[in-house]
Amino acid sequence: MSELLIIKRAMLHRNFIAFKNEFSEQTYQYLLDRSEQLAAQLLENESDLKSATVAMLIPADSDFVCVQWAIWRAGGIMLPLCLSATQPEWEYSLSDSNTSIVITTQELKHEISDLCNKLKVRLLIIESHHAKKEIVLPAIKSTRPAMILYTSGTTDKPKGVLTTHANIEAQIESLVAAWKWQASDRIPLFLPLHHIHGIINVICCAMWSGALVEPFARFDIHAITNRVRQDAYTIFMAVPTIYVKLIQMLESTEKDRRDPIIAGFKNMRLMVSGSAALPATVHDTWFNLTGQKLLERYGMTEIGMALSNPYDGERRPGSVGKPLPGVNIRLKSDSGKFIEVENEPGEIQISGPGIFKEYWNRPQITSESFDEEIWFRTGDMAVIEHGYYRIMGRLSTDIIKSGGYKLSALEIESTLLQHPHISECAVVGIEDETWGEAVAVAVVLKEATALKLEEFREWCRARLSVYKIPKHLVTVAALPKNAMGKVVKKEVNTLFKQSK
Ligand code: MLC
Ligand code: AMP
Repeated sequence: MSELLIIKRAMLHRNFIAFKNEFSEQTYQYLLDRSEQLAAQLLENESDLKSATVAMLIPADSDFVCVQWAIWRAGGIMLPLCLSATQPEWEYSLSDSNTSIVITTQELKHEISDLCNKLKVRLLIIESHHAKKEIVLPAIKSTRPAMILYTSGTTDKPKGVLTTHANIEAQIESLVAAWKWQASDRIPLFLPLHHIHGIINVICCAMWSGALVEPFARFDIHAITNRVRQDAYTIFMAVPTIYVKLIQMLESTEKDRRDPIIAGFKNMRLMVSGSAALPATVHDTWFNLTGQKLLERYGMTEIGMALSNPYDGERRPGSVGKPLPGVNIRLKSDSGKFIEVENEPGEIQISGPGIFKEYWNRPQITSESFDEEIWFRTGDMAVIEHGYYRIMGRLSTDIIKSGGYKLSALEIESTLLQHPHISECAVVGIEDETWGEAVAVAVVLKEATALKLEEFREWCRARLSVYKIPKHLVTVAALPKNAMGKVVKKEVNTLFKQSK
């Protein structure tokens, strides 16, 4: 049987511990056996899922990897759902991706079973134990599609980013080499598992290397720092908001309790920040607190990780370093010329084996996203300074990065327009010390109506994930004309400054 590379890698580490929490631990052999049995359940009487989409609503523990590998080994495409998404958001992902099976746990099944009935999608509940069944798994070529991740952008609804096994393998191999992953590594996992940061950079790199993952259901700062204090980890990967929260927590903790936590951070061999800009002040404060120089890197769902400060060598605050192994990069100026010199800004374009295959069911948008068919246009601007790339911002003001999540202003606007009191609205990201950017909305109300922030946020809760809900609201008599335009969104931004 010809197995995928990630499975072959796991076979090299059969007896190592792959996952561990307070109560239990699981070896790589366990993951291999369980994923094989789950693959049998998925296949029923078929010999290959033939690239059917299988959505997974699975908490961040060893079962996540068992299900992920089961889908892959059975020939399916995995679509990890955001555990905290709302029903309309799940419905959109399942329908847009033509999902044929949803796989979940006993505990979570009630949350999604009605939706599966409505959409006539098979619902498979994983059991904690099942009898071992002999099974022949299909041979999976690495060119076959492996994963769909939904990502927001400059269209009003999120798009499914489809990657193949070969894309994923290239992304993993690049990071394993650059950051020197080893079987002796131990990493906490607290990032959500519907994005590449958690899936590729943490889980897949660890599983490839025979390392140990300690999962947490959420970013539980006290539980995690308690384990840091016990020197539980060698690597730590987080978004800038998490470092801001850790700094706030450490600065308000008494010395006796704080010092052992700081020692735990100091002892790690690598601490990485990414998914959003890490302010140089946060980089410096973290270094002064812990003696650790955070390694900042830049990536994107469509391309994996592209740029990174070095493992050995200067880690420069405010910069994202140089291209990772296997990544080709060029900068294209507004006028369409390729930039050959330092200090001239241009849009980052990336090519290489890690680049995604296509936006699911969107051939037109896919082809418009590439220059010369192979150079992916990221929409991020950068400049090279003394040999290192520095990210300058995005071409579109309709994209917001909050807490490391990429949000589409247009998607949020189209939901908010369903509010019975709102006749027009413009969503912008405004600078925020903790979240990087916070979602803010300027609304024009219908006649004789009013809107209070807390009630409005409550209304949003049933429709939008928590990180998409506006933190700031201002009501205005009229929006600047064409509020969606780049220049005019700047005016909306100044409205917020005035309203403070
Ligand atoms: C949550 N809250 C927010 C918010 N998110 N407020 C403003 N802006 C936001 N973005 C509020 C909630 O309403 C709640 O308020 C309170 O904060 C706690 O909510 P929470 O969900 O419990 O927060 P917390 O667990 O602390 O979440 C913070 C976080 C999370 C940083 C852990 O945002 C996170 O996991 N971010 C990572 C996302 C990620 O992995 N991105 C990678 C994408 S891939 P109240 O009032 O109810 O208490 C990618 C490519 C690459 O970008 O390069 O990696
Ligand atoms: P996503 O689409 O969720 O994968 O988010 C990718 C986007 O995150 C990129 O296009 C960048 O805008 C942003 N990003 C990731 N890493 C960094 C970084 N280190 N600095 C600035 N922006 C970043």
